[in-house]
Amino acid sequence: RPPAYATSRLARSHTAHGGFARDFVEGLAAHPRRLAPKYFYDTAGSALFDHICALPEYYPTRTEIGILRACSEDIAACIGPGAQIVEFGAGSVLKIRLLLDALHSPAGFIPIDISGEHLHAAAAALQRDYPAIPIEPVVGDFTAPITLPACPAGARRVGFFPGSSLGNFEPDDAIRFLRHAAENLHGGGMLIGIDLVKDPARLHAAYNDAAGVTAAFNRNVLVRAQRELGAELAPERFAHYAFYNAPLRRIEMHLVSETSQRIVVLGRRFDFTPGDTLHTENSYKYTIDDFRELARSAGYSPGACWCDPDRSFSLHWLAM
Ligand code: AVJ
Repeated sequence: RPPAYATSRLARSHTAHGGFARDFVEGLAAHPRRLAPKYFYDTAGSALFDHICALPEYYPTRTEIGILRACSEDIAACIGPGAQIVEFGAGSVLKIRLLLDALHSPAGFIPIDISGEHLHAAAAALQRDYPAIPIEPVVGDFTAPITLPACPAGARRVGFFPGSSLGNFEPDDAIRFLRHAAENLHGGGMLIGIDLVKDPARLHAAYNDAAGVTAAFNRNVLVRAQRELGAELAPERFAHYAFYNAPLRRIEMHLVSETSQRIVVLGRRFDFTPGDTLHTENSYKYTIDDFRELARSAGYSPGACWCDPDRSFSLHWLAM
């Protein structure tokens, strides 16, 4: 390939991929090395995440779906009639179906996701099944300021943030995100799913599945860097390493170099010795009381909270 191709590929990745090139290089230059978890979600990564959600060890998805099913009437009563729902990180847009079935005359649905191809396919399938509800997908990064389609006159805008994705934020950033979301929602309220502190063995298993899907999901960010940035690296020489950091109440995911090796990307070189890490994700767990306190400090009034019988996972109604 002529060099011009490499240049245009880089230019494209700066714009269309939310600064992956810049953040990948900056993250490798940092101490300790790190990368934001939003970069997991290219088309392959979104498919791997869907696979994770179906794993026997990964309890959050099926537990949250169980709560949504069991409590849909109570939840719909909190949201109220005629609401426009905005979902942050909508992925395959499956959980919203349970809500849409229970809501009274929803005014519209705006799924936001960073994984454009995946989002458009999922939103089109949803629109076929719910022809009467206006569905307006927005491809974008919800951790940055984002412009949303208008809210129909007289409709209340309500946020939906399932899956405990808030856990990817540092607690201070979680408060900042919730404050910004409140501005976009103009007082409508938020339904949010939060994974709870529990037996570390159960947490550990959920992020170290026997089939190795979480490992492939973690390494996929390196495969993506090869493809999109032309990075020279060997994904298979990095081990998936996930553990529960009990004092900080978070799962940490890392990629650990198994050999002495070098990543060459965009004219920069990064040397790894065996055991050197790249920190790819934090997934904070909360107690119900601590989460309600965090929501209060972001300016919300926590209302009802719904849990499964084992108290593995929680759904919270946050009024404003
Ligand atoms: C989508 C951020 C909620 O933290 O459990 C799953 C992502 N990472 N397995 C989580 C994830 C590894 C997931 N969230």
